[in-house]
Formats: sequence, structure tokens, C-alpha cells
Amino acid sequence: GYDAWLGTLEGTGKGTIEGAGAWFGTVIVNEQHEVIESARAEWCKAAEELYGIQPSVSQTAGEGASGLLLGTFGSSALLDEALGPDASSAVTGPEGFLIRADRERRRIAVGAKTPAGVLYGVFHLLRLLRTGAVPEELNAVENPVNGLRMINQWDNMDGSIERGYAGKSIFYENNRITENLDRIRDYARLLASTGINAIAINNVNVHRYETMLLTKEYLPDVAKIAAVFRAYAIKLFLSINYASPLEIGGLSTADPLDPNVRAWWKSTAADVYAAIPDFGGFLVKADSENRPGPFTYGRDHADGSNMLAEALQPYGGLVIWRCFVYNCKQDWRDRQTDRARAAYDHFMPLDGRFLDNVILQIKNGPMDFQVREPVSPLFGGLEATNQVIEFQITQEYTGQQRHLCYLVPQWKEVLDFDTYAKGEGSPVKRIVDGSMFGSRHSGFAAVSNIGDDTNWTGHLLAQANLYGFGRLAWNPELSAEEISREWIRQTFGAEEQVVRTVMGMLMDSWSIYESYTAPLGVGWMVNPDHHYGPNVDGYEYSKWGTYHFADCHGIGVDRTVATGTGYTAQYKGRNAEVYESPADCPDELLLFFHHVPYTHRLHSGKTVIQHIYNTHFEGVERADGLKEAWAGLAGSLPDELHGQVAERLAHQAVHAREWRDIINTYFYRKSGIADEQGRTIY
Ligand code: BDP
Repeated sequence: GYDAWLGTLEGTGKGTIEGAGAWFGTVIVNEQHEVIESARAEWCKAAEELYGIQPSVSQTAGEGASGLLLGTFGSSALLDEALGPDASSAVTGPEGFLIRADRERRRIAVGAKTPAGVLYGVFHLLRLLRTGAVPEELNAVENPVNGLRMINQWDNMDGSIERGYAGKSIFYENNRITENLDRIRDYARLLASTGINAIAINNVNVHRYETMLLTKEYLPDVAKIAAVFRAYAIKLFLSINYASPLEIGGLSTADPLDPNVRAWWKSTAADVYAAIPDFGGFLVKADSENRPGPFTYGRDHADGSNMLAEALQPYGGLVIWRCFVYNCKQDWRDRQTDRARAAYDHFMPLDGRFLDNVILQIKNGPMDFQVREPVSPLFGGLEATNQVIEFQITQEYTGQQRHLCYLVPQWKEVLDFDTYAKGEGSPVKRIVDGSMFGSRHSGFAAVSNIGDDTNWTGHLLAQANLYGFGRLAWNPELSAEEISREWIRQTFGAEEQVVRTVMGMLMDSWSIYESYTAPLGVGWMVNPDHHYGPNVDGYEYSKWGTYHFADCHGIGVDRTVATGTGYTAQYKGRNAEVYESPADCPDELLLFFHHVPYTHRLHSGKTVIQHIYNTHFEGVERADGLKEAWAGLAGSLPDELHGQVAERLAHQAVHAREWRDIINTYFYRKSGIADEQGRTIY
């Protein structure tokens, strides 16, 4: 699993392509640029691995030459001629590319406006070849839909990873930056191959050592990592501690309006850019879950972020400011403290007050990466503020990479959700790609799921989530099926039974996980702190604002305007009405928005209690089904890879039973209502 989707095609051996020697035997490239050099190296490595060809590299070639031509537009007459006259108009964005094949000459040309575009073009070419394209049919134009396509590492310098489920950090050990850059380089390759162009390399919870990454002691090592990513056209960002002026600056305040604080950040920015001239900027978690922020000084988040933005502005740097801001020490006495309301309540009044190089990073839902949540109403609410959407690839609440949960279908639902921001037809994807409100900066960010496990993601099939995130950030119109098919074919080869089976497993997995965990959008019900495994009341009587309110009469959170927290009013148009009404609210979100009796009848025709029983019994059967489907692939995949996944699926099946039994028993005891089908509930 180490090579992930960039390896040889498992089980299928070297590919054969008619005339491969002519098509792939030469690379013609005449530019000196490290990103183009990466593109060339990727091509040569893959040609060797896939076809057993070691291409020769040349700078020039005669008109009739065959082979692969690489470069930016205008870099050679031969390339321009091979790409055709419409090339530069077809490639609209700086990172787009064009691929053109010439059957007669046995020549493929990859051209772009920038070296980054050339690299993406080569990776796309390899993707096409790995998924069965024949050279003569290669013709493609691609332009990424989203500008920022970013990964967030939640890595700590002691080597641990917050919410990491695949081993230790590949970036840090013993509070130092690792000296082993090879693994980081391989990670950069994987990310760039999916189109990722930015990375924040430390946890958003920035503690003592991570705070020091901004100091002259650590910056030279940070610069080494930046150099690795630079060769793959990925910009490096750091998460910063808002209290840095106090903790490492020797000041007595971090007040964003204090002149000394402002001067300190300016000189710190100068140090950072002296070490890393193309540094991306800062990612900031402030006033959230006990992290410091401008609230301490009676300032708001526009004051707080704009101050940093001014410091970075001379260098073109960005401030990515997270909206995951809520009171984590609350009780429910005051309806207004509904945690779901918090981000909107904090940030809506600030819309339009942020500088141009500030971007708000908004989690997909209002709570926290649950298996099911509505879409954050900030999407469609904010109109005059740069925004990126934040997804969680690491499976904190979706099985922690021990359970299978392919998240692309969930992300697709979020992206396709109609916000009604400008009336019908205002989906989230048009807001986060910047087109709806003409935002200067916009895009996707997500929390990574990798660690130093050999296969990167612990669960081999969880690689599909990392791959899928990058692909979706590049083009949110790709379907979850298409993305899974691409990933499977590049990872496991083309055998039809393998492709069909794995795709079926991936596509069902989110719904399976949802079916045996917290029901109908209510969320949580996990063990506190580590968040793995069932615990219905684990968060029920704590301060985190994460409740289900189950008693002997009913369950769910009343978030209506009429009788509840008023959260539904944060939505626009039809959404506000649909969510306000228990009769209209979609089943899968009913308990997120309403407190209902167990006998409440869903649109499905089932009562809430019967739905809980049914889905939990079926969920276990479906988890067993995953295990069996995979067992059927023994012999069609390398034993080692097959074994890894089989082991996880066996655990999942057992653990799904634990979920079923705890949830069903709890609700049977609370409600006193028996299962219609008389199944045993312990
Ligand atoms: C929650 C995690 C916590 C993170 C936080 C965040 O439990 O570890 O620090 O999100 O996004 O999901 O900042």
C-alpha cells in the first residue's frame, strides 16, 4: 500500500501498449524549473514501472519526433505546434493543462501556462493511462474549479497526531522536524497527483513547540519542508498560536490592536518570508476549545485576523481563519447557546469586515464532522467574505479508519446542497469555488488522514478518501462513483470483479456506518475524548453542547424558531421552512432539528423507535456483507493487501454489534417499546 495510487497496477504486472517504445521512449523538455523536473521525473518513474521503459530525456527534437513533449506554452515551437492553436485559450486558469496525442507521430504533448499546470498534466496523463486509456485517444483539457486545494495536518511536534489513526507523524519526532524528508517527498507526490496545492503542516491546536516553528531556531527546518513541497507546486502554511507575542515574543499582551503586537507580527512575518519566500500564510484556530484569541482583549475576529493579514500582505500571504468557534463550557439554560448556532452567530455580523487576504475556513456542518449533519448555514449566509470549506478526511467520528467509510458521497451531498443564497440554484460548491459572490480567494481544505503507517492511512481503503478529496477539490462535478473507480483501478488494477466489488463496498460504506451509529442526524453518542465506540450518554451531561435529550418520551434537539433554539432561522429560503417543520424535515436530519416522541412516524413510514431498531439490526448485517464481499476477492489481490483490509473488516463487524446492542438496548429501556419484529434486544 505504500505506493498507493501511484504504484504499479497490483496483480496485473507490466502493461502492454502497442508501440509503447515509440510513445514513451523519449521525453522532450527544454525548461529548467524544479516543478517541471518533478513532472519529468514522475513520468520516467511511471514509464519504467508501468511499461518497463526507461525514457531518454532530450531538450530538442526534430519535427517528426515521437515521445512525450512537456512544457509551458511558448517554451518550444515544437510543443506549441503539437498542442495546436487553441491551446492557450482552452487553458483558462494558471493551473490548468492540455494533453494532445498525435497518432501518426506517436507523440503526446502536455502543455500549460505554468510549471504547476505541467505537473498536473503529467499526473493526469498517468491517471488516464493507469485507468486504461490508450495513447492515441489522449485528449484532455482540465482547469481546476477551486483555487485553494489545501490539506491540514493535525500533527504535533512530539510526533503524535491529533485525531490521527494511521501511526505517528511523518513530519516530527521528539519535538524536532524530522530529518527524513523522503517520506514527506512521497507524500507531496501523492497530494500533487490529486491536485492539492497547499498544506498546513502543524496542528491547529498550537502548543509550546509548535509555537516555536515561527522562530529563527526552527525556521531553517521548516524551510527544508517547504522546499520539498515546492518541487510539487504545494505551498506551505503554518498554524499559529494567537498568543505567540506573549509566548515567544516577550510581550505582555497579544491584543491585536496593540502597536507592539502589530509590530511583532510584522517582524515575524519578515523572518518567515526571509526563510521561505513563497510561504503560503497562517492557519488560525482562535477563541476555540481553550485556544487563545482576540476575545481575551475584547476584540472580535475581524480585528484579530486583519491584524495578521496586514503583516502578511506585503508578501502576498493569506490568513486562513477557522470558524469553529463556540462556547465549550456551556449548559443548556440559555437557548441561545445552542452550539449549532455558534459559528453563524459569531461570524455573520462580521461579513464584509475582513481584509482581502483573509479567508474564513468553515467546517461542512455546524457541529463537528458527524456522520450526518446539515450544512453550515454560513454557506449562503456570508456574501462579502472569502471562504473555504473544511472537510475531515481523518475519520474521527466515522470509524477512525478501523471501519470503512468512504466519505466522498457525504462531501458531494454537502457541495450540492442548495443554500438559496441567490434563490434556487445556489449550491455550496458555487460559493466555495468563489463564483457566486466573486470572492478573491476560495476553495477546499481538509484534515488529513495519514500517518507513518506503511500504507499511509491505516485502513488501506481509507486511501480512497485522501485521493477523493483532492479530486473533488479539483473538480466537484466528478461523481463519487467515478472517483472510486479511478482510485480502485489505479490501486488494484482493472479486473472487473475487483473493481465492481470494491466500488460497491465503498459506495455503501457511509450509509452502513450511519445505520448502526447515532440515528437520524442526532450525532455524538460516542465515548468522550477519543470518540471511538458507542456511549449514548457519553456527552449528554457534559459541557460541550452536544446533546440528544433522550428521555422516556422522546429524543432529539428542538432547534426550531417556534419552540426551540431558533437555529433553523439561520437558513435561507425553503431550507428554513423545511427544517422548521417536523412534517417536512428530511428523515435523516429529523433529530438534529426536532424533539419528537419515539412513536413519531417518519416519511419512510416507520416510527422513530422502529427505525432505530431496524437500521441497527440491518447495519450489522451490512457490515457482515462488507466482510464477505471482500473475502470473495481473496486470490484476486496480493495476499498482503487483502489481509490488511480483511482484518479491519472483521473488527468492524464485531464492533458494529457493540453499537447495535448498546443503542438498541438503551432505546428499548428508555421507551419501553418492543421491536415489531421481535428480535432480541439485550
Ligand atoms: C474536533 C476535534 C478536536 C479538534 C477540533 C478542531 O475533536 O481534536 O481540535 O475538532 O477542529 O473535531 O479544531
